[in-house]
Amino acid sequence: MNALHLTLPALRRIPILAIAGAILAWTAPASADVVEMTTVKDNTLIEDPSLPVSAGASTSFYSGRVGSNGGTTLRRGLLQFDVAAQVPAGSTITAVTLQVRCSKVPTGSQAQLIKLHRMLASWGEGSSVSFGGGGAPATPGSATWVSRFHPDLPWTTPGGQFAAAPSGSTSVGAVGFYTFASSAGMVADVQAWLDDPASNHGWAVIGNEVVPQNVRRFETRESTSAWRPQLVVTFVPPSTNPYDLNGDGIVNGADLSILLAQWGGPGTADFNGDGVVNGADLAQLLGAWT
Ligand SMILES: [Ca+2]
Ligand SMILES: [Ca+2]
Ligand SMILES: [Ca+2]
Repeated sequence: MNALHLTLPALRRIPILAIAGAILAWTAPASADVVEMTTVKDNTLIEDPSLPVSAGASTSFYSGRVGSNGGTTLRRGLLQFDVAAQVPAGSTITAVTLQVRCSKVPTGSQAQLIKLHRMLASWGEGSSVSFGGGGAPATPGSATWVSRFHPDLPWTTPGGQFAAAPSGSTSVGAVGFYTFASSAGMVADVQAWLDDPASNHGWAVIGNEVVPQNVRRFETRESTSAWRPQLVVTFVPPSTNPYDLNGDGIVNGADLSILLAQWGGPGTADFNGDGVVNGADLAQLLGAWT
């Protein structure tokens, strides 16, 4: 640890044994909190060459390429969660899982990998109700294959703008519940949505877009409550401990390093407010060690 180099004269006054003892007392991070939420918007982008259709108020969304009865066209689900309304600002996201219920599978379709891609532009839910996968005429503000908000605001790319790399995935076979296990990409997305809510446009849910007749139907927020998409976010809330200088929820060597870097001058580690970071402040930090 660089902070323990003792070549600087000022640092010779640090009680070395106290620091060593405190480091040995290193403990696990603060316990995390968990919140669950369903979507605030969900919809399906429905590829239809003839007219703008949507399904924002339907009880289901679709992912994948439909069979010949539907013209072998594409369906892409859209899900958005209001993370910032549920998780305190400044929190550190540590895990994210998403549960969905698959409610219909084409006969003979093998399990398909369903992937989450972070959406890069906002989109609308509208009020179109469709009882199948073909959609219904788009109402004003609906997301369609060509528009983020029907009829006036098109996607730059028909079919929606989303990150090329998936953030998470899961294999979906028969009807039932499926969970996208926490991944670094899903955690990063949700952290970004918390830190900058204006960037939160949710995920596209992308199925098999190559082989027809492998589409999956999932339930939306308009479905019965137990079947709605459910996002589970585990997070460490922001620290209210003044000695937790880096705000990670624990007082440990990382905070000690910050204090030592401020040694002899003013700084955030001047806990007693006397204008200088020195042994008195160090003693307080060590006393608050977690
Ligand atoms: Ca919806
Ligand atoms: Ca800390
Ligand atoms: Ca001080």
